[in-house]
Amino acid sequence: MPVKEVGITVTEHLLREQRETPYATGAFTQLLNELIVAAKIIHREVSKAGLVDILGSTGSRNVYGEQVQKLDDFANHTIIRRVMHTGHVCAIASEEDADIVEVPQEYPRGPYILLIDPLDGSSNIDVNASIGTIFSIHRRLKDDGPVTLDEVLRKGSEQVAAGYFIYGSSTMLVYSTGKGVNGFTLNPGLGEFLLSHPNITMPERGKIYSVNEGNYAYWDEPVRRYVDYLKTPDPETSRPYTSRYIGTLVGDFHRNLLKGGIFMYPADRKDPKKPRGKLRLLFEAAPLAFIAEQAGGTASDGSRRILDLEPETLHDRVPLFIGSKDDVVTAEKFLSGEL
Ligand code: P6P
Repeated sequence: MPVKEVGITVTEHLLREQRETPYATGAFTQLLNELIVAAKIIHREVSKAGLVDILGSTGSRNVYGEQVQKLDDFANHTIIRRVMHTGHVCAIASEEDADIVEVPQEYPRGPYILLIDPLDGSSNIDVNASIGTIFSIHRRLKDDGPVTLDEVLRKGSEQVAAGYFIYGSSTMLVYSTGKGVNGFTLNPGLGEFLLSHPNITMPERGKIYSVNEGNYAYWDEPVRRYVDYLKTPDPETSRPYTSRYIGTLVGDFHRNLLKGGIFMYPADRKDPKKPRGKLRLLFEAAPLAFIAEQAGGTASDGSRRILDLEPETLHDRVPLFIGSKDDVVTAEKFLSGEL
């Protein structure tokens, strides 16, 4: 793989990847470019959220019963509108919609199924903390006809691509098509995403842990013992780890991707309706697990590899332990009782 020149545009990078991919039709390149346009539009609104009446909630609630922020709605509709017309997508599944949004048969359709968390961490919008857009792309199983649920309820290992946009101190795109992970930073003056983090590799072990310790009383004993272990001084294993928690999965994951460490959202007994924790398998855990593994990290539900999990419903939730390989393996040893 030729050395990747920092500073090239994401379009140039996509075209290079396309040239290196046998039989690539350019469909993926065009689909990702539309996602990039959508992200630029969302970035524009996010960056002025405090100035216009786009803050606050719509008053409606999503399938999880969560208050839907106006920017959530805006991001969701922006992405769906952009990709609907590419001719490369046959269906979109969104964290914000109860059911699959199928591209009408009279539209040009293609082989890709797009799954999105349009605005992850939206509860942080009003306090100006990082938020993000997560995407996952599968190739459908059938050649044509209506999209069926079994074509969407796929294992994460079958993803053809996954990534996220993070709207933070800068706006970045991080994605993988299965050939490593690259990061692009939006140059607002140019309106272009430029390669800023080529071949991202997650450190084998970190010194940061990210978890909402407010849920400590609701965790199972092994989880508590693991977090207590991370907080117990031991110079040989760089403990105590530093605690960092933004409350936006994309923001917490992105920091640990670059610096190493572990992010956890364990199962907890806080809400009987969410015994498997809060995060969604298809829209959050699986795409970020794809990125983590491509960067040399790993992701599990505490015992099983996230990318091996078979979704049962569109909105399955799953416990998530994701980050540096050594850290996730240690967490799994606590959860299995080995440590
Ligand atoms: P808690 C945001 O609402 C989100 O889905 C993730 O982005 C984030 O990691 C998690 O929830 C935060 O949840 O319970 O710690 O506020």
